[in-house]
Amino acid sequence: MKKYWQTARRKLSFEKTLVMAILNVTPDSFSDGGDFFSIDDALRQAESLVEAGADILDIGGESTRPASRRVSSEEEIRRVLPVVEAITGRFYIPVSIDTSKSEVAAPAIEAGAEIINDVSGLRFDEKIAQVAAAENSGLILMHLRGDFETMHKQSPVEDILKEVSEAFRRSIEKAESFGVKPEQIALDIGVGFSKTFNQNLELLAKLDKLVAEFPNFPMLVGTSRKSFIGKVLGDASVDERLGGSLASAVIAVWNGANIVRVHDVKATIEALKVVEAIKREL
Ligand code: 7PJ
Repeated sequence: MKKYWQTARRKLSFEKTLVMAILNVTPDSFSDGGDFFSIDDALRQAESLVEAGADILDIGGESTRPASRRVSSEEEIRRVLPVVEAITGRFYIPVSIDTSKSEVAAPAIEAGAEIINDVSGLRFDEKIAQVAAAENSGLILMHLRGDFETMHKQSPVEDILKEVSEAFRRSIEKAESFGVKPEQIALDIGVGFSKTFNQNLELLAKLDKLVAEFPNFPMLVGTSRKSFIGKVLGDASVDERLGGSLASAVIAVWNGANIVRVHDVKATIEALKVVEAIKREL
């Protein structure tokens, strides 16, 4: 069976890996520190990501980095809605809304977003599934443990592959119980969320096993500039992580990822073109 991904506005196919570009509208996001807070800045950033070849823009109004503060739904809506409206009005690129709150997801889809990126896999607010079902939007179900405050302080589980696999099954079941169709769902291992350093590496090394277990769902992986890369490189700062980010995206795609979530679109696309050229000879 050929995979495709249903969003609120179209069907996306996976002849090639899709590159989801990160566009943050949080003043405290760790790697682009509030640079893209105004509408003009967001539009400029969107334009350069589109020109670089992004397939999807992921817009988030709440940082999930360790020690970041929660923002209210009202604040998240205030940050994100005008940006979603402006970008979907100007560009035809699919936009995903990075939120775990149904009160944010619903107006964002109304404003033109077509995918909900729920880092909690429906654990923080299951009404996200109602919105996805009603709007026929894409729905990313990411794995994490704990809640917003505790997700970066979870005591490690023994078998991370088993944990992620079981959590995927629970999230998929919950989504489908609200009427979300399988073709709307994408899965995400949640690199950097409630995993040990070694478990982040292990999940990437063995991603092919999870891909084989869930053959009908596109697999998304986001490693871009994350701290496990900094650690491998001997405490490299966020802007010294491009080579490491590319290496991890290459491994993810080699092991079956269909979508990568990245900051550095042009470099990622170049790396993945080479990966795909090699992969075709398998
Ligand atoms: C992810 C995300 C990820 C998905 C963040 C960061 C932290 N959404 N949102 N997957 N990470 N689906 O970008 O470093 O890995 S926020």
